[in-house]
Amino acid sequence: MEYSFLKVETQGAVAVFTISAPKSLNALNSTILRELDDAVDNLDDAARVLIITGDGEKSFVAGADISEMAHLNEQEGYEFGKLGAGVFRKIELLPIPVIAAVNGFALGGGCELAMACDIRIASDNAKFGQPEVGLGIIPGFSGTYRLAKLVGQGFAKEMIYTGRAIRADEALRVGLVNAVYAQGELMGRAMEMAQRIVANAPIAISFAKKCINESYDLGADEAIELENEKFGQCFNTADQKEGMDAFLKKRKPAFTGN
Ligand code: CO8
Repeated sequence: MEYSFLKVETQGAVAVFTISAPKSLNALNSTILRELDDAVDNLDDAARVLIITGDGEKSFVAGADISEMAHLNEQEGYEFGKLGAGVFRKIELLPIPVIAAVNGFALGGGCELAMACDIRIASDNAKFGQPEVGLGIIPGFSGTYRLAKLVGQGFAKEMIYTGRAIRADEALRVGLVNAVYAQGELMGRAMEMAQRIVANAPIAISFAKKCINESYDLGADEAIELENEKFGQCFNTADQKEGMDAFLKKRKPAFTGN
């Protein structure tokens, strides 16, 4: 599929998706959402980390496209919400880590896209917010679910009810992002983090991601049992043998993802 609004590049084992709709500050219309969906489905098998960012120095994603949403009826609104939520859930469930490199506005659907990623890092000019109630709608790409998970219900409710956007330093303070960098450094730092992940055992990382994701919605006993199961399964992998052999022989491991 040819993409009009999405650039897909692979640098070694790191795939980079750049959302590019400069006229609307990378707002998500249904074409972009379908392109993202297709790109996730067709992600290079060699990719061990995915970085998602926005084009330019002003905006990651300024929300869902308001001009497209303005005339939707109830059924169409439901379907548009479901389309975005479905793509974001696919991103969340990818077996590899996904880093959001938030290079500016992450509003509405932009904040929701960043929250579907495993890790968020931001440029110092980034702004996060859920301004939907000011447009007469609610966060519709799973923002009510994920924001409360990430920052707690109290702060999520304040952000969603007031629509107030927060700056990168406040996002850092409340745990919405892991780190803040100067704009010019952001992609380099994202790539550096990706390379550190790539150096580790891919199956172990995918198991850790599954345990962390699923344990949120499980009781303690089930979450601990899931971890026990995945921990045991690590011992079926060549990479566990390689990692421990390398440690014992004081050499660097060479993981193959097997
Ligand atoms: N949708 C469509 N166009 C947009 C959007 C958007 N979300 N954001 C910006 N644009 C367009 C502007 O209309 C403008 O176009 P034009 O040049 O043709 O007038 C262009 O981008 C540049 O924007 P501004 O001139 O406004 O730039 P500023 O630097 O002055 O302001 C802001 C930047 C603060 C980001 C401002 O553009 C803004 O407030 N944008 C809207 C932010 C917003 O409300 N986002 C949330 C949208 S709702 C949403 O995301 C819901 C998700 C769930 C959907 C569920 C569906 C059922």
